[in-house]
Amino acid sequence: MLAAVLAAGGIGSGCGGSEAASAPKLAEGARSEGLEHEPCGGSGDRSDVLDTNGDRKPEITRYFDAASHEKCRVVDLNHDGKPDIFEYFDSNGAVRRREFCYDDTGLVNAIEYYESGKLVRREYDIGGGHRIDTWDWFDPNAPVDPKTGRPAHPVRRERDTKGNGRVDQWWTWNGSQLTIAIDRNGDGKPDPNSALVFGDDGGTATDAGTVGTLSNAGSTALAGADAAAANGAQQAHGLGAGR
Ligand SMILES: [Ca+2]
Ligand SMILES: [Ca+2]
Ligand SMILES: [Ca+2]
Repeated sequence: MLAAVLAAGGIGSGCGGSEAASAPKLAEGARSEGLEHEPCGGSGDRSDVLDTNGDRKPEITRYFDAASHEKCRVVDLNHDGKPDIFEYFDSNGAVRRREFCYDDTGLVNAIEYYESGKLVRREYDIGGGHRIDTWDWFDPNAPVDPKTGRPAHPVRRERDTKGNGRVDQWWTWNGSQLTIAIDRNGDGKPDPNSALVFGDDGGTATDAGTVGTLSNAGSTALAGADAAAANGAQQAHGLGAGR
C-alpha cells in the first residue's frame, strides 16, 4: 500500500541528488523527461543490511513490508556509500522496477519497468543531460540474452536527440532489421522519406554516414547501459545469495 502511494506521488531525490521533474509537456511528439526516483524504504520500515567488506557501509539494504515481503532494496556496488541500483518487487517477489545510477552524479540515469518479472519498458539518459532522452519498449515474450537477462533489442525506441523535450527519432525492429525515422524539420513527426533501414548485411541504408553515426552512438551507449545493468544485477544477486 505504501509503495503504491509512493509510486503515485513520488518525485524524489534519486541517488542522492535532487532533480525536480519538469511539468508534463503536451505538444505533439512530446514526452515527460523527468527521471523520477521512487522512494525505497522509510524510517518506519523493517530493513536489514549486508556489509560484505566490513567498512560499515552496507552494499545491500533491504526493506520489508508488514508481511515481511521484501519490497525494495538499495545496492551500492562500488562501496562509495552511494546507491548504484534500486530494485523494487511486486507482491509475488518478482522484480517490477529497477533504477540505475551509472555515473558519479548521484542521479538516476535509467529506469526499467517489469511486468511479472519481464522487462517491458526502459527510459534512460544517454546524453548525460539528467533527463530522459530515450524510451524503449520490449516484447516481454522475446527470448533473453543469457549475459544481460534482457532481449537482444527493444521492439521500438523513441529518442529526443536535441534535448528539447520532443521526440525526433523513431526506431523500429522487424526481426534484426532496424528502421529509423527522423524528424529534421522540427514538426514533431517523421519527415517523409527520412526512414533509414539497415539489417543483417549492415549496408542497405540510403545514407551510410548518418546511419553509422546513429547506430554507433545508440549502440555504444546501450551496450554500456546493458552491461552495467547486467553486471549490477548479477553482483547484487550474488551478494544476496551469499548471505
Ligand atoms: Ca561495505
Ligand atoms: Ca555506489
Ligand atoms: Ca518532421
